Amino acid sequence: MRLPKVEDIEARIPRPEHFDESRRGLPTTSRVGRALGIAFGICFLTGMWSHFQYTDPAWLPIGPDPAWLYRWSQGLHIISGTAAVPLVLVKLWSVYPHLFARPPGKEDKRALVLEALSRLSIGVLVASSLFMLASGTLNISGWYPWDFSFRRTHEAVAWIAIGSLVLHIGVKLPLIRDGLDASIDDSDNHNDGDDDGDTDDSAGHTSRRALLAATGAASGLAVLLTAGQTVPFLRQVSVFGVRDGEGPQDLPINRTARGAGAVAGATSPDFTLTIMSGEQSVTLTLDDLRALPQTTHTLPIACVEGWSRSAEWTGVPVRDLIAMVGADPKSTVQFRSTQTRGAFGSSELPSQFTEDSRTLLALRLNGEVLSIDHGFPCRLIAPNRPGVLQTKWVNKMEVVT
Ligand SMILES: Nc1nc2c(c(=O)[nH]1)N[C@H]1C(S)=C(S)[C@@H](COP(=O)(O)O)O[C@H]1N2
Ligand SMILES: [Mo]
Repeated sequence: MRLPKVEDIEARIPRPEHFDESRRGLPTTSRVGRALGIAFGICFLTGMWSHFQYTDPAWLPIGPDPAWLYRWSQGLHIISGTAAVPLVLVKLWSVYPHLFARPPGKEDKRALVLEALSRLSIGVLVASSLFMLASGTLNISGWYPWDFSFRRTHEAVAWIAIGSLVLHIGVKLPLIRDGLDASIDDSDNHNDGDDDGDTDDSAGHTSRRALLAATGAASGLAVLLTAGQTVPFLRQVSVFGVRDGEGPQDLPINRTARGAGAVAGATSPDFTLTIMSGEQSVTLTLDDLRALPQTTHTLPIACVEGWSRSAEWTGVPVRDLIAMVGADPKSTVQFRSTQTRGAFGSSELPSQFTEDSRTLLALRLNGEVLSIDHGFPCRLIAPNRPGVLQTKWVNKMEVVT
């Protein structure tokens, strides 16, 4: 048996010019790339914004106004990320023949090194982009099949993705310009040599137009199927919006009381709410809470996973409650819950939210007593906060500063 020689194997590996370029080519790649760049840009900025809203950095005091801000920024984040999925797939398809380009000859060391660096950077860009879209999509669907912290990893890899994207755009700028300047009707391909002129020209531009239209449609459809979890009139069509299902009281449920191990504590006849500030503390029963002056506000719940919904909340302003232990309205307050399992059982409310009279310890939702899954007997609701910090089943409030 004769072993195949290196040259035989090499001869069997396709070359870029062996691929049909009638729908690919620079005009396609640059146009899809531009759309993808815009989607990634929006996704990155809104993602960082979400991160800041969550971590509340001292240098960027984010306040309760406008109440709908997080709802919009996070809605945009999920929408731009979803739109990017078909765009990434088409972009990769349009350039993958370049994978088969042969490296420059060994003699030219400089060219070899440059080629290696360029491939490495594109590898990092592709890997990090796919990681962002895949982890984000799994997160929206409420599935966390990993051990690492989603938020920290999604943020760290976002920096890698955006960094390598900026580098990529910088390196390719002349090509991108050419591609965008070139008419979509141009059949100017890398493999002009083996095309036979005119007939391919027309085939080239019709199929490129069709490809771009299909890509746009796929992206639009993906958005439509997801956006309904935030945009009410799209709710009917949003089959991807897993959390758009009607929860009790016309509001989706993120985690049920049973899932959080909060049922026993929340439904106990001995339930009390303890409010503490330094040495001072008061303990209120549910009847005590109900007897306090109540106010009603319409505020959205906006989950980081993309759904949001406006609702009417009735309860006691948090600032009134901490006044009972002599605390200033401008205080940071720690909320704890009867939850016994899993994350997000507590949260810290920065002072600018505490002092806002719309920030409530809510007892009622859309005119009814809170259902157990929405946080009975009482939950935190504040304007312009990520949903994950709107703690349910609250039984302790502690003024920390
Ligand atoms: N104690 C507790 N509160 C919680 C959670 C939780 O897991 N435990 N989930 C949060 C998340 S992620 C969201 S989006 C909102 C959703 O509120 P809802 O389930 O009443 O719609 O509750 C928040 N409050
Ligand atoms: Mo959430």
